[in-house]
Amino acid sequence: MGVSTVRGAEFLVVANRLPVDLERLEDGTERWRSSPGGLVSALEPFLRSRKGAWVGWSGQPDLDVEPFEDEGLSMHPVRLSGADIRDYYEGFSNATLWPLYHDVVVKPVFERAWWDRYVEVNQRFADAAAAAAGKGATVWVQDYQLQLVPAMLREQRPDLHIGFFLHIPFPPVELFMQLPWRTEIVRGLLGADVVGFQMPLGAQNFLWLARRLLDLEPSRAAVKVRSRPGSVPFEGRHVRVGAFPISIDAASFDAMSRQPAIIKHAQQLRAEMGDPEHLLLGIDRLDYTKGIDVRLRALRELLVAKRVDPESVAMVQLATPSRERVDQYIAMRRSIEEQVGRLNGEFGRVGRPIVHYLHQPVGREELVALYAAADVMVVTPLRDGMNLVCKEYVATRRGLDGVLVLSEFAGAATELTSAVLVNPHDLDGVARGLERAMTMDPMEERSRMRTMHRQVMTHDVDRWARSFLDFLDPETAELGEHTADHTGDHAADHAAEHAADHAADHAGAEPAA
Ligand code: GDG
Repeated sequence: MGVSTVRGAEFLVVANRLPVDLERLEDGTERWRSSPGGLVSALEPFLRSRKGAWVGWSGQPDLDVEPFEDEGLSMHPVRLSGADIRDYYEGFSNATLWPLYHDVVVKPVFERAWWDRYVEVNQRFADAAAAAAGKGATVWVQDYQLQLVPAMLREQRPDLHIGFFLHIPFPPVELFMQLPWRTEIVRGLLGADVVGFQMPLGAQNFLWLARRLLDLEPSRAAVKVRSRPGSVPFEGRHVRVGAFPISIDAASFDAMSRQPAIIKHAQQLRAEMGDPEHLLLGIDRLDYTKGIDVRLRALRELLVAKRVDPESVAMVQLATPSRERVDQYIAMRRSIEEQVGRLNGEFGRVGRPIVHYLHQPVGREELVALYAAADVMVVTPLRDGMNLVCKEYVATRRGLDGVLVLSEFAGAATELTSAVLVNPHDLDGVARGLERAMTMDPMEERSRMRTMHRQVMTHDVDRWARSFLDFLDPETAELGEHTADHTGDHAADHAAEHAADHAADHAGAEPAA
Protein backbone atom coordinates (compact mmCIF):
# COMPACT_ATOMS: atom_id res chain seq x y z
CA MET A 1 0.00 0.00 0.00
CA GLY A 2 1.24 3.49 -0.67
CA VAL A 3 0.05 7.02 -1.15
CA SER A 4 -1.48 7.40 -4.56
CA THR A 5 -1.30 10.15 -7.07
CA VAL A 6 -3.87 8.36 -9.23
CA ARG A 7 -6.68 10.62 -10.40
CA GLY A 8 -9.59 10.11 -12.69
CA ALA A 9 -10.80 6.59 -12.10
CA GLU A 10 -12.86 5.03 -14.90
CA PHE A 11 -14.89 2.92 -12.52
CA LEU A 12 -15.83 3.91 -9.01
CA VAL A 13 -17.71 2.23 -6.20
CA VAL A 14 -19.19 4.49 -3.53
CA ALA A 15 -20.23 2.69 -0.36
CA ASN A 16 -20.59 3.58 3.31
CA ARG A 17 -17.51 1.48 4.12
CA LEU A 18 -14.24 0.98 2.28
CA PRO A 19 -13.33 -2.62 1.41
CA VAL A 20 -10.45 -2.26 3.90
CA ASP A 21 -10.79 -1.50 7.60
CA LEU A 22 -8.30 0.49 9.58
CA GLU A 23 -7.30 -1.59 12.55
CA ARG A 24 -5.78 -0.01 15.67
CA LEU A 25 -3.40 -2.47 17.28
CA GLU A 26 -2.62 -2.65 21.01
CA ASP A 27 0.85 -1.17 20.58
CA GLY A 28 -0.78 1.95 19.13
CA THR A 29 0.14 1.24 15.51
CA GLU A 30 -2.43 1.03 12.75
CA ARG A 31 -2.83 -1.15 9.68
CA TRP A 32 -5.31 -1.60 6.87
CA ARG A 33 -6.91 -5.02 6.87
CA SER A 34 -8.89 -6.12 3.86
CA SER A 35 -12.46 -7.10 4.59
CA PRO A 36 -13.30 -9.24 1.60
CA GLY A 37 -17.07 -9.45 1.53
CA GLY A 38 -19.10 -10.71 -1.41
CA LEU A 39 -19.34 -7.24 -2.88
CA VAL A 40 -15.61 -6.68 -2.81
CA SER A 41 -14.75 -9.99 -4.42
CA ALA A 42 -17.44 -9.50 -7.07
CA LEU A 43 -16.24 -6.08 -8.03
CA GLU A 44 -12.50 -6.61 -7.68
CA PRO A 45 -11.91 -7.89 -11.23
CA PHE A 46 -13.88 -4.95 -12.64
CA LEU A 47 -12.09 -2.47 -10.45
CA ARG A 48 -8.64 -3.76 -11.25
CA SER A 49 -9.14 -4.03 -15.01
CA ARG A 50 -10.72 -0.59 -15.28
CA LYS A 51 -8.52 1.67 -13.13
CA GLY A 52 -10.96 1.24 -10.32
CA ALA A 53 -11.45 3.29 -7.19
CA TRP A 54 -13.50 3.01 -4.03
CA VAL A 55 -14.96 5.85 -1.97
CA GLY A 56 -15.96 4.99 1.61
CA TRP A 57 -15.48 5.43 5.33
CA SER A 58 -12.49 3.81 7.09
CA GLY A 59 -14.52 2.49 10.02
CA GLN A 60 -12.78 4.81 12.52
CA PRO A 61 -14.13 8.18 13.75
CA ASP A 62 -12.37 11.48 13.09
CA LEU A 63 -9.74 10.07 10.83
CA ASP A 64 -8.22 12.05 7.97
CA VAL A 65 -6.52 9.78 5.47
CA GLU A 66 -5.22 10.77 2.06
CA PRO A 67 -6.24 8.64 -0.92
CA PHE A 68 -3.97 5.60 -1.18
CA GLU A 69 -3.41 2.56 -3.36
CA ASP A 70 -4.16 -0.93 -2.15
CA GLU A 71 -3.13 -3.75 -4.48
CA GLY A 72 -4.04 -1.80 -7.57
CA LEU A 73 -7.22 -0.26 -6.19
CA SER A 74 -7.39 3.41 -5.45
CA MET A 75 -8.99 4.09 -2.07
CA HIS A 76 -10.63 7.42 -1.23
CA PRO A 77 -11.47 7.57 2.48
CA VAL A 78 -14.32 9.80 3.62
CA ARG A 79 -13.99 11.28 7.11
CA LEU A 80 -16.82 10.76 9.59
CA SER A 81 -16.82 12.48 12.98
CA GLY A 82 -18.30 10.96 16.11
CA ALA A 83 -21.39 13.12 15.60
CA ASP A 84 -21.68 11.98 11.97
CA ILE A 85 -21.59 8.37 13.07
CA ARG A 86 -24.24 9.03 15.72
CA ASP A 87 -26.66 11.00 13.54
CA TYR A 88 -26.05 9.86 9.96
CA TYR A 89 -25.11 6.21 10.56
CA GLU A 90 -26.61 5.01 13.84
CA GLY A 91 -29.45 7.55 13.66
CA PHE A 92 -30.92 8.17 10.23
CA SER A 93 -29.48 5.08 8.48
CA ASN A 94 -30.03 2.50 11.20
CA ALA A 95 -32.83 3.82 13.41
CA THR A 96 -34.93 5.53 10.68
CA LEU A 97 -34.35 3.93 7.28
CA TRP A 98 -33.45 0.40 8.35
CA PRO A 99 -36.68 -0.29 10.31
CA LEU A 100 -38.82 1.68 7.83
CA TYR A 101 -37.52 -0.35 4.90
CA HIS A 102 -37.96 -3.62 6.82
CA ASP A 103 -41.73 -3.39 7.18
CA VAL A 104 -41.47 -1.29 10.38
CA VAL A 105 -40.61 -4.43 12.34
CA VAL A 106 -39.70 -1.89 15.02
CA LYS A 107 -40.87 1.70 15.02
CA PRO A 108 -38.68 4.03 12.96
CA VAL A 109 -37.50 7.20 14.67
CA PHE A 110 -37.94 10.41 12.68
CA GLU A 111 -35.48 13.03 13.88
CA ARG A 112 -34.81 16.25 11.96
CA ALA A 113 -31.23 16.61 13.17
CA TRP A 114 -30.45 13.09 11.90
CA TRP A 115 -31.87 13.95 8.49
CA ASP A 116 -29.81 17.14 8.30
CA ARG A 117 -26.68 15.17 9.03
CA TYR A 118 -27.66 12.51 6.47
CA VAL A 119 -27.85 15.24 3.81
CA GLU A 120 -24.51 16.67 4.90
CA VAL A 121 -22.69 13.34 4.90
CA ASN A 122 -24.22 12.29 1.56
CA GLN A 123 -22.90 15.53 0.11
CA ARG A 124 -19.45 14.68 1.43
CA PHE A 125 -19.53 11.27 -0.27
CA ALA A 126 -20.78 12.86 -3.51
CA ASP A 127 -17.98 15.45 -3.42
CA ALA A 128 -15.38 12.75 -2.85
CA ALA A 129 -16.77 10.70 -5.74
CA ALA A 130 -16.90 13.76 -8.03
CA ALA A 131 -13.24 14.47 -7.25
CA ALA A 132 -12.12 10.88 -7.85
CA ALA A 133 -14.02 10.05 -11.05
CA GLY A 134 -12.48 10.54 -14.47
CA LYS A 135 -14.39 11.99 -17.39
CA GLY A 136 -17.34 9.83 -18.45
CA ALA A 137 -16.60 7.31 -15.67
CA THR A 138 -19.04 4.74 -14.31
CA VAL A 139 -19.95 5.27 -10.67
CA TRP A 140 -21.81 2.60 -8.72
CA VAL A 141 -23.37 3.88 -5.49
CA GLN A 142 -24.33 1.28 -2.88
CA ASP A 143 -27.19 1.04 -0.42
CA TYR A 144 -29.55 2.93 1.87
CA GLN A 145 -26.94 5.09 3.61
CA LEU A 146 -26.24 6.95 0.35
CA GLN A 147 -29.56 7.47 -1.40
CA LEU A 148 -28.97 11.18 -2.03
CA VAL A 149 -25.57 10.68 -3.63
CA PRO A 150 -26.81 9.96 -7.19
CA ALA A 151 -28.53 13.36 -7.58
CA MET A 152 -25.77 15.24 -5.74
CA LEU A 153 -23.19 13.65 -7.98
CA ARG A 154 -25.10 14.31 -11.19
CA GLU A 155 -25.40 17.96 -10.30
CA GLN A 156 -21.63 18.29 -10.24
CA ARG A 157 -20.77 15.73 -12.89
CA PRO A 158 -23.44 15.25 -15.58
CA ASP A 159 -20.85 13.39 -17.68
CA LEU A 160 -20.87 10.33 -15.37
CA HIS A 161 -22.81 7.08 -15.74
CA ILE A 162 -24.36 6.60 -12.32
CA GLY A 163 -25.81 3.36 -11.00
CA PHE A 164 -27.43 2.80 -7.60
CA PHE A 165 -28.14 -0.54 -5.90
CA LEU A 166 -30.25 -0.98 -2.77
CA HIS A 167 -29.23 -4.07 -0.76
CA ILE A 168 -32.23 -4.00 1.57
CA PRO A 169 -35.92 -4.20 0.61
CA PHE A 170 -37.61 -1.12 -0.79
CA PRO A 171 -40.77 -0.81 1.31
CA PRO A 172 -44.42 -0.86 0.31
CA VAL A 173 -45.66 2.54 -0.83
CA GLU A 174 -47.80 3.24 2.26
CA LEU A 175 -44.84 2.66 4.60
CA PHE A 176 -42.42 4.76 2.57
CA MET A 177 -45.00 7.57 2.64
CA GLN A 178 -44.46 7.89 6.42
CA LEU A 179 -41.02 9.34 5.81
CA PRO A 180 -41.06 13.13 6.17
CA TRP A 181 -38.25 13.37 3.58
CA ARG A 182 -39.76 10.90 1.10
CA THR A 183 -39.65 13.26 -1.89
CA GLU A 184 -36.03 14.17 -1.29
CA ILE A 185 -35.04 10.49 -1.17
CA VAL A 186 -36.86 9.69 -4.42
CA ARG A 187 -35.26 12.71 -6.09
CA GLY A 188 -31.87 11.60 -4.79
CA LEU A 189 -32.25 8.14 -6.32
CA LEU A 190 -33.53 9.51 -9.63
CA GLY A 191 -30.15 11.16 -10.07
CA ALA A 192 -28.93 7.71 -11.18
CA ASP A 193 -29.19 6.30 -14.71
CA VAL A 194 -30.11 2.89 -13.26
CA VAL A 195 -31.72 2.25 -9.89
CA GLY A 196 -31.43 -1.42 -8.94
CA PHE A 197 -33.34 -3.39 -6.31
CA GLN A 198 -33.11 -6.97 -5.06
CA MET A 199 -36.70 -7.84 -5.98
CA PRO A 200 -39.14 -6.83 -8.74
CA LEU A 201 -41.62 -5.71 -6.07
CA GLY A 202 -39.13 -3.15 -4.74
CA ALA A 203 -38.63 -1.84 -8.27
CA GLN A 204 -42.40 -1.57 -8.75
CA ASN A 205 -42.87 0.23 -5.45
CA PHE A 206 -40.23 2.72 -6.44
CA LEU A 207 -41.75 3.33 -9.88
CA TRP A 208 -45.13 4.04 -8.33
CA LEU A 209 -43.66 6.40 -5.77
CA ALA A 210 -41.68 8.29 -8.36
CA ARG A 211 -44.89 8.92 -10.26
CA ARG A 212 -46.91 9.87 -7.23
CA LEU A 213 -44.41 12.08 -5.47
CA LEU A 214 -42.89 13.82 -8.43
CA ASP A 215 -45.91 13.68 -10.69
CA LEU A 216 -44.09 11.69 -13.32
CA GLU A 217 -45.45 9.16 -15.74
CA PRO A 218 -43.60 5.86 -15.73
CA SER A 219 -42.94 4.66 -19.23
CA ARG A 220 -45.78 2.52 -20.51
CA ALA A 221 -43.73 -0.64 -20.35
CA ALA A 222 -43.35 -0.26 -16.61
CA VAL A 223 -47.07 -0.23 -16.03
CA LYS A 224 -48.26 -2.64 -18.64
CA VAL A 225 -45.59 -5.32 -18.42
CA ARG A 226 -45.09 -6.01 -14.77
CA SER A 227 -42.12 -8.27 -15.27
CA ARG A 228 -40.07 -5.89 -17.43
CA PRO A 229 -37.70 -3.39 -15.96
CA GLY A 230 -39.44 -0.06 -16.10
CA SER A 231 -38.16 3.44 -16.52
CA VAL A 232 -39.13 6.90 -15.33
CA PRO A 233 -38.69 10.02 -17.41
CA PHE A 234 -37.03 12.60 -15.17
CA GLU A 235 -35.45 15.93 -16.04
CA GLY A 236 -34.94 15.00 -19.66
CA ARG A 237 -33.51 11.55 -18.95
CA HIS A 238 -34.97 8.07 -18.67
CA VAL A 239 -34.08 6.58 -15.31
CA ARG A 240 -34.15 2.81 -15.67
CA VAL A 241 -35.36 0.72 -12.76
CA GLY A 242 -34.83 -3.03 -12.36
CA ALA A 243 -34.37 -6.01 -10.06
CA PHE A 244 -30.94 -7.63 -9.69
CA PRO A 245 -30.95 -10.37 -7.03
CA ILE A 246 -27.52 -10.42 -5.42
CA SER A 247 -25.59 -13.62 -4.75
CA ILE A 248 -22.36 -15.01 -3.33
CA ASP A 249 -18.97 -16.20 -4.52
CA ALA A 250 -20.41 -19.69 -4.74
CA ALA A 251 -17.28 -21.37 -6.13
CA SER A 252 -15.20 -20.25 -3.19
CA PHE A 253 -17.69 -21.60 -0.61
CA ASP A 254 -17.90 -24.86 -2.56
CA ALA A 255 -14.10 -25.16 -2.70
CA MET A 256 -13.65 -24.37 1.00
CA SER A 257 -16.24 -26.91 2.05
CA ARG A 258 -14.18 -29.61 0.34
CA GLN A 259 -10.90 -28.79 2.06
CA PRO A 260 -9.86 -31.75 4.27
CA ALA A 261 -9.06 -29.45 7.22
CA ILE A 262 -12.54 -27.94 7.12
CA ILE A 263 -14.25 -31.32 6.77
CA LYS A 264 -12.26 -32.54 9.79
CA HIS A 265 -13.13 -29.45 11.77
CA ALA A 266 -16.82 -29.92 10.96
CA GLN A 267 -16.65 -33.48 12.31
CA GLN A 268 -14.92 -32.25 15.45
CA LEU A 269 -17.60 -29.64 16.01
CA ARG A 270 -20.28 -32.29 15.81
CA ALA A 271 -18.37 -34.57 18.15
CA GLU A 272 -17.91 -31.77 20.69
CA MET A 273 -21.67 -31.28 20.70
CA GLY A 274 -22.24 -34.97 21.43
CA ASP A 275 -22.90 -36.02 17.82
CA PRO A 276 -26.54 -34.99 17.83
CA GLU A 277 -28.89 -36.66 15.40
CA HIS A 278 -30.04 -33.22 14.23
CA LEU A 279 -27.67 -30.26 14.22
CA LEU A 280 -29.54 -27.04 13.55
CA LEU A 281 -27.67 -23.85 12.59
CA GLY A 282 -28.49 -20.15 12.57
CA ILE A 283 -26.01 -17.50 11.39
CA ASP A 284 -27.00 -13.85 11.44
CA ARG A 285 -25.91 -10.41 12.38
CA LEU A 286 -27.70 -9.85 15.68
CA ASP A 287 -30.55 -7.89 14.12
CA TYR A 288 -34.25 -7.71 14.92
CA THR A 289 -35.12 -8.31 11.27
CA LYS A 290 -33.47 -11.74 11.27
CA GLY A 291 -36.10 -13.57 13.35
CA ILE A 292 -33.61 -15.27 15.69
CA ASP A 293 -36.23 -15.21 18.44
CA VAL A 294 -38.76 -16.84 16.11
CA ARG A 295 -36.67 -19.95 15.55
CA LEU A 296 -35.79 -20.25 19.25
CA ARG A 297 -39.47 -20.08 20.18
CA ALA A 298 -40.40 -22.65 17.54
CA LEU A 299 -37.71 -25.04 18.78
CA ARG A 300 -38.93 -24.61 22.34
CA GLU A 301 -42.50 -25.43 21.31
CA LEU A 302 -41.32 -28.68 19.75
CA LEU A 303 -39.42 -29.59 22.90
CA VAL A 304 -42.28 -28.66 25.24
CA ALA A 305 -44.73 -30.71 23.18
CA LYS A 306 -42.23 -33.61 23.13
CA ARG A 307 -42.29 -33.60 19.35
CA VAL A 308 -38.49 -33.49 19.48
CA ASP A 309 -36.34 -35.42 21.92
CA PRO A 310 -33.83 -33.05 23.61
CA GLU A 311 -31.22 -35.82 23.39
CA SER A 312 -31.48 -35.83 19.60
CA VAL A 313 -31.09 -32.14 18.86
CA ALA A 314 -28.55 -29.33 19.22
CA MET A 315 -28.54 -25.90 17.72
CA VAL A 316 -25.68 -23.48 17.03
CA GLN A 317 -26.76 -19.86 16.87
CA LEU A 318 -24.03 -17.49 15.77
CA ALA A 319 -25.24 -13.93 16.30
CA THR A 320 -22.53 -11.56 15.14
CA PRO A 321 -22.39 -8.27 17.08
CA SER A 322 -23.96 -5.44 15.12
CA ARG A 323 -24.97 -1.79 15.73
CA GLU A 324 -24.47 -2.27 19.43
CA ARG A 325 -25.14 1.34 20.38
CA VAL A 326 -28.58 1.52 18.75
CA ASP A 327 -31.33 1.17 21.40
CA GLN A 328 -33.46 -1.42 19.65
CA TYR A 329 -30.44 -3.69 19.25
CA ILE A 330 -29.60 -3.52 22.94
CA ALA A 331 -33.14 -4.60 23.90
CA MET A 332 -33.24 -7.37 21.33
CA ARG A 333 -29.94 -8.85 22.45
CA ARG A 334 -31.20 -9.10 26.02
CA SER A 335 -34.38 -10.85 24.93
CA ILE A 336 -32.58 -13.40 22.74
CA GLU A 337 -30.06 -14.21 25.44
CA GLU A 338 -32.89 -14.76 27.90
CA GLN A 339 -34.53 -17.18 25.51
CA VAL A 340 -31.29 -19.12 25.03
CA GLY A 341 -30.87 -19.34 28.80
CA ARG A 342 -34.43 -20.51 29.26
CA LEU A 343 -34.16 -23.22 26.60
CA ASN A 344 -30.91 -24.54 28.02
CA GLY A 345 -32.19 -24.30 31.57
CA GLU A 346 -35.29 -26.32 30.79
CA PHE A 347 -34.01 -28.88 28.29
CA GLY A 348 -30.21 -29.06 28.50
CA ARG A 349 -28.08 -30.99 30.90
CA VAL A 350 -24.58 -30.49 32.23
CA GLY A 351 -22.18 -30.52 29.29
CA ARG A 352 -25.03 -30.80 26.81
CA PRO A 353 -26.88 -27.52 26.20
CA ILE A 354 -29.55 -27.40 23.50
CA VAL A 355 -28.42 -24.06 22.06
CA HIS A 356 -24.76 -23.18 21.60
CA TYR A 357 -24.93 -19.42 21.39
CA LEU A 358 -22.03 -17.28 20.16
CA HIS A 359 -22.06 -13.50 20.20
CA GLN A 360 -18.76 -12.90 18.43
CA PRO A 361 -17.56 -12.87 14.84
CA VAL A 362 -15.86 -16.03 13.59
CA GLY A 363 -13.33 -16.50 10.79
CA ARG A 364 -14.34 -17.65 7.32
CA GLU A 365 -12.95 -21.20 7.90
CA GLU A 366 -14.96 -21.57 11.09
CA LEU A 367 -18.05 -20.29 9.31
CA VAL A 368 -17.73 -22.83 6.49
CA ALA A 369 -17.05 -25.63 8.99
CA LEU A 370 -20.31 -24.74 10.73
CA TYR A 371 -22.19 -24.84 7.42
CA ALA A 372 -20.56 -28.17 6.60
CA ALA A 373 -21.51 -29.59 10.01
CA ALA A 374 -25.18 -28.57 10.00
CA ASP A 375 -28.07 -30.86 9.07
CA VAL A 376 -30.65 -28.09 9.08
CA MET A 377 -29.97 -24.44 8.26
CA VAL A 378 -32.58 -22.19 9.84
CA VAL A 379 -33.07 -18.79 8.20
CA THR A 380 -36.21 -17.06 9.48
CA PRO A 381 -36.03 -13.29 8.88
CA LEU A 382 -39.20 -11.24 9.22
CA ARG A 383 -37.89 -9.34 6.21
CA ASP A 384 -34.58 -9.56 4.35
CA GLY A 385 -33.46 -7.92 1.10
CA MET A 386 -31.89 -11.19 -0.06
CA ASN A 387 -30.06 -13.14 2.70
CA LEU A 388 -26.70 -14.49 1.69
CA VAL A 389 -26.37 -16.96 4.55
CA CYS A 390 -28.85 -19.40 3.01
CA LYS A 391 -27.04 -19.26 -0.33
CA GLU A 392 -23.71 -19.87 1.42
CA TYR A 393 -25.12 -22.96 3.16
CA VAL A 394 -26.43 -24.33 -0.12
CA ALA A 395 -23.08 -23.71 -1.84
CA THR A 396 -21.35 -25.90 0.76
CA ARG A 397 -23.73 -28.86 0.14
CA ARG A 398 -22.02 -30.55 -2.79
CA GLY A 399 -22.99 -33.89 -1.21
CA LEU A 400 -26.64 -32.76 -1.54
CA ASP A 401 -27.50 -33.57 2.07
CA GLY A 402 -28.95 -30.99 4.45
CA VAL A 403 -32.23 -29.12 4.61
CA LEU A 404 -32.80 -25.38 4.39
CA VAL A 405 -35.69 -23.88 6.37
CA LEU A 406 -36.23 -20.47 4.84
CA SER A 407 -38.53 -17.54 5.51
CA GLU A 408 -40.89 -16.56 2.71
CA PHE A 409 -39.93 -12.97 3.52
CA ALA A 410 -36.28 -13.31 2.51
CA GLY A 411 -35.56 -12.22 -1.06
CA ALA A 412 -33.77 -15.55 -1.54
CA ALA A 413 -37.08 -17.41 -1.21
CA THR A 414 -38.00 -16.55 -4.80
CA GLU A 415 -34.93 -18.42 -6.04
CA LEU A 416 -34.64 -21.19 -3.42
CA THR A 417 -38.16 -22.49 -3.85
CA SER A 418 -37.11 -26.02 -2.91
CA ALA A 419 -36.35 -24.94 0.66
CA VAL A 420 -38.87 -25.70 3.41
CA LEU A 421 -40.52 -22.29 3.19
CA VAL A 422 -42.06 -20.89 6.37
CA ASN A 423 -43.93 -17.78 7.43
CA PRO A 424 -41.95 -16.37 10.37
CA HIS A 425 -45.09 -14.74 11.78
CA ASP A 426 -46.72 -18.17 12.10
CA LEU A 427 -45.08 -19.89 15.05
CA ASP A 428 -46.90 -23.19 14.46
CA GLY A 429 -45.80 -23.08 10.84
CA VAL A 430 -42.14 -22.51 11.76
CA ALA A 431 -42.31 -25.36 14.30
CA ARG A 432 -43.83 -27.63 11.65
CA GLY A 433 -41.10 -26.54 9.21
CA LEU A 434 -38.36 -27.46 11.68
CA GLU A 435 -40.02 -30.80 12.40
CA ARG A 436 -40.37 -31.48 8.71
CA ALA A 437 -36.71 -30.67 8.14
CA MET A 438 -35.64 -33.05 10.91
CA THR A 439 -37.73 -35.91 9.61
CA MET A 440 -37.33 -35.48 5.86
CA ASP A 441 -36.82 -38.54 3.74
CA PRO A 442 -33.20 -38.57 2.41
CA MET A 443 -34.38 -38.92 -1.20
CA GLU A 444 -36.50 -35.81 -0.91
CA GLU A 445 -33.71 -33.98 0.91
CA ARG A 446 -31.32 -34.78 -1.90
CA SER A 447 -33.72 -33.80 -4.62
CA ARG A 448 -34.50 -30.43 -3.03
CA MET A 449 -30.87 -29.66 -2.34
CA ARG A 450 -29.87 -30.59 -5.88
CA THR A 451 -32.20 -27.94 -7.31
CA MET A 452 -31.02 -25.27 -4.90
CA HIS A 453 -27.35 -26.14 -5.32
CA ARG A 454 -27.61 -25.80 -9.07
CA GLN A 455 -29.38 -22.45 -8.75
CA VAL A 456 -26.76 -21.00 -6.40
CA MET A 457 -23.73 -22.34 -8.29
CA THR A 458 -24.97 -20.91 -11.59
CA HIS A 459 -26.18 -17.54 -10.25
CA ASP A 460 -23.18 -16.19 -8.43
CA VAL A 461 -22.18 -12.69 -7.42
CA ASP A 462 -20.06 -12.22 -10.50
CA ARG A 463 -23.12 -12.77 -12.68
CA TRP A 464 -25.03 -10.28 -10.52
CA ALA A 465 -22.38 -7.56 -10.92
CA ARG A 466 -22.07 -8.15 -14.64
CA SER A 467 -25.79 -8.00 -15.21
CA PHE A 468 -26.09 -4.69 -13.34
CA LEU A 469 -23.11 -3.12 -15.05
CA ASP A 470 -24.18 -4.32 -18.51
CA PHE A 471 -27.54 -2.73 -17.87
CA LEU A 472 -25.84 0.50 -16.86
CA ASP A 473 -23.48 0.46 -19.83
CA PRO A 474 -24.97 2.92 -22.36
CA GLU A 475 -23.92 0.76 -25.32
CA THR A 476 -25.38 -2.56 -24.19
CA ALA A 477 -28.36 -0.89 -22.50
CA GLU A 478 -29.46 0.56 -25.84
CA LEU A 479 -30.07 -2.95 -27.07
CA GLY A 480 -32.74 -3.43 -24.44
CA GLU A 481 -31.92 -7.11 -24.27
CA HIS A 482 -31.35 -7.37 -20.54
CA THR A 483 -34.77 -8.14 -19.31
CA ALA A 484 -34.38 -11.78 -18.33
CA ASP A 485 -32.26 -11.24 -15.25
CA HIS A 486 -34.16 -8.24 -14.00
CA THR A 487 -37.67 -9.53 -13.99
CA GLY A 488 -37.25 -12.01 -11.17
CA ASP A 489 -39.55 -14.22 -13.14
CA HIS A 490 -37.82 -17.43 -12.17
CA ALA A 491 -40.92 -19.53 -11.73
CA ALA A 492 -40.89 -21.11 -15.16
CA ASP A 493 -37.17 -21.79 -14.97
CA HIS A 494 -37.60 -23.46 -11.63
CA ALA A 495 -40.41 -25.70 -12.77
CA ALA A 496 -38.27 -26.91 -15.66
CA GLU A 497 -35.22 -27.40 -13.45
CA HIS A 498 -37.20 -29.25 -10.84
CA ALA A 499 -38.51 -31.70 -13.42
CA ALA A 500 -34.96 -32.23 -14.69
CA ASP A 501 -33.73 -32.80 -11.14
CA HIS A 502 -36.27 -35.50 -10.47
CA ALA A 503 -35.20 -37.25 -13.62
CA ALA A 504 -31.55 -36.92 -12.61
CA ASP A 505 -32.28 -38.26 -9.13
CA HIS A 506 -33.86 -41.38 -10.48
CA ALA A 507 -30.95 -41.89 -12.82
CA GLY A 508 -28.53 -41.38 -9.89
CA ALA A 509 -26.74 -38.60 -11.75
CA GLU A 510 -24.46 -36.12 -10.03
CA PRO A 511 -25.19 -32.41 -9.99
CA ALA A 512 -24.11 -30.46 -12.99
CA ALA A 513 -22.47 -27.69 -11.00
C1 GDG B 1 -27.56 -6.98 3.67
C2 GDG B 1 -29.06 -7.26 3.51
C3 GDG B 1 -28.50 -8.81 1.63
C4 GDG B 1 -22.09 -13.17 9.41
N1 GDG B 1 -21.46 -13.46 10.56
C5 GDG B 1 -20.19 -13.73 10.22
C6 GDG B 1 -20.04 -13.62 8.84
N2 GDG B 1 -21.23 -13.26 8.37
C7 GDG B 1 -21.51 -13.00 6.94
C8 GDG B 1 -22.37 -14.08 6.34
C9 GDG B 1 -22.95 -13.32 5.14
C10 GDG B 1 -23.05 -11.88 5.65
O1 GDG B 1 -22.24 -11.79 6.80
C11 GDG B 1 -24.46 -11.53 6.06
O2 GDG B 1 -25.19 -11.28 4.88
P1 GDG B 1 -26.78 -11.34 4.85
O3 GDG B 1 -27.21 -11.25 3.44
O4 GDG B 1 -27.22 -12.61 5.48
O5 GDG B 1 -27.30 -10.15 5.75
P2 GDG B 1 -26.99 -8.55 5.93
O6 GDG B 1 -25.71 -8.36 6.66
O7 GDG B 1 -28.19 -8.02 6.61
O8 GDG B 1 -26.85 -7.95 4.45
C12 GDG B 1 -29.26 -8.66 2.96
C13 GDG B 1 -27.06 -8.35 1.77
O9 GDG B 1 -26.98 -7.04 2.34
C14 GDG B 1 -26.35 -8.32 0.42
O10 GDG B 1 -27.03 -7.51 -0.50
O11 GDG B 1 -28.52 -10.18 1.27
O12 GDG B 1 -30.64 -8.90 2.74
O13 GDG B 1 -29.74 -7.13 4.75
O14 GDG B 1 -22.07 -13.32 4.05
O15 GDG B 1 -21.58 -15.18 5.99
N3 GDG B 1 -18.88 -13.86 8.18
C15 GDG B 1 -17.81 -14.22 8.94
N4 GDG B 1 -17.87 -14.32 10.30
C16 GDG B 1 -19.03 -14.10 10.98
O16 GDG B 1 -19.06 -14.19 12.21
N5 GDG B 1 -16.64 -14.49 8.32
